Amino acid sequence: MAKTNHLEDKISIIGAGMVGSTIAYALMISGLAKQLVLVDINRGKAAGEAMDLSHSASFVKPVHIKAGSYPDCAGSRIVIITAGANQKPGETRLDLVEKNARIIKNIVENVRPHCDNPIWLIVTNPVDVLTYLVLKVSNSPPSQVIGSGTVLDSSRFRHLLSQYCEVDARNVHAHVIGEHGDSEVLVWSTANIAGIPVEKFFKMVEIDSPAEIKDKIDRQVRRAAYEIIERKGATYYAIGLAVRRIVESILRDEHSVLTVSNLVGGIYDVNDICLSLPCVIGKNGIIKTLRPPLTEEEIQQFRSSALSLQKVAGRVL
Ligand code: 6V0
Repeated sequence: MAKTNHLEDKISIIGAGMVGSTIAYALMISGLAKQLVLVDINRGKAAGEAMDLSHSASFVKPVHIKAGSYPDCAGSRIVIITAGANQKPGETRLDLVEKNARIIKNIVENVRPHCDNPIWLIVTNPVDVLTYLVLKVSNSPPSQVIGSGTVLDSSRFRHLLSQYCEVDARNVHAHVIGEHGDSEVLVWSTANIAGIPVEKFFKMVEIDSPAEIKDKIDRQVRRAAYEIIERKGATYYAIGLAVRRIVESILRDEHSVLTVSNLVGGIYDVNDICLSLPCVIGKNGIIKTLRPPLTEEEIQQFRSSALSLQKVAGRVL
């Protein structure tokens, strides 16, 4: 198959573990990328994944997939970072910070000489702190340093609401903001189904204990990763599609609103830390960060989420 020179469609994925290879799989099926480069410290693993993915050639749109090293990232529009340790049962995302900060810093230093002005898309946990770290060490503008943030958590929130309300998740509009982790904030005050506020919708479908359902959903969203990791060791399918969705909005300049992690400056008095808010995403990365109308309680939760991230960021910067 002929290689393409369309560098706009070239994506490098650093870290070809469960998450990195699942993202590659999702991108391959989507037909969004024309070139995918997989880089991993375990070169054999990256090579094996690239071979396995490439053998889909007769079932997908043409895409050149290779395992490589840092010089092979040259010309990438997007560099996705998934390398590093994942949570073991009982571990929080923030527990990973020291070891993954070292790895991520080293990766950015290795990619930079070969890759001119890419959009960085960070997935490795703790994703908010590491997004902030990449911002500091890459010298890239904040609009081009994006963490997958709570895109996954918002999808979990929408899925659970769709189950309780028996409505297609695509008609549920609900956001999780703040940390991708224990202090995240489910924004109930603006959650709606087809424009109908969720509380009203609960009444319409005769849910008689809304407070109990809200508590249950909150717990299930917040605990989702722990529950999955306890059962199967890692989470990768939904994050694979969450990242594909972010990439889609970039490559197609869709201006989609997604709750990615990005540098926040002055929203609800939160400054100089990366965390998630609804953002408009296009071909150059973040176009605009939206300030959702939050209740006083949600504002306090958002601020305390930012504070806990700032404390952890201070340990690695
Ligand atoms: P994994 O399957 O262990 O893969 C990690 C890969 O990174 C391995 O193949 C390693 O060889 C590789 N690696 C380690 N160090 C380096 C290095 N210096 N350079 C290049 N490659 C290296 O882990 P998995 O894929 O399950 O998870 C990866 C990361 O994603 C973890 O930090 C998870 O916590 C995180 N996740 C983030 C999510 C999110 O929503 N942001 C969701 C799920 C997982």
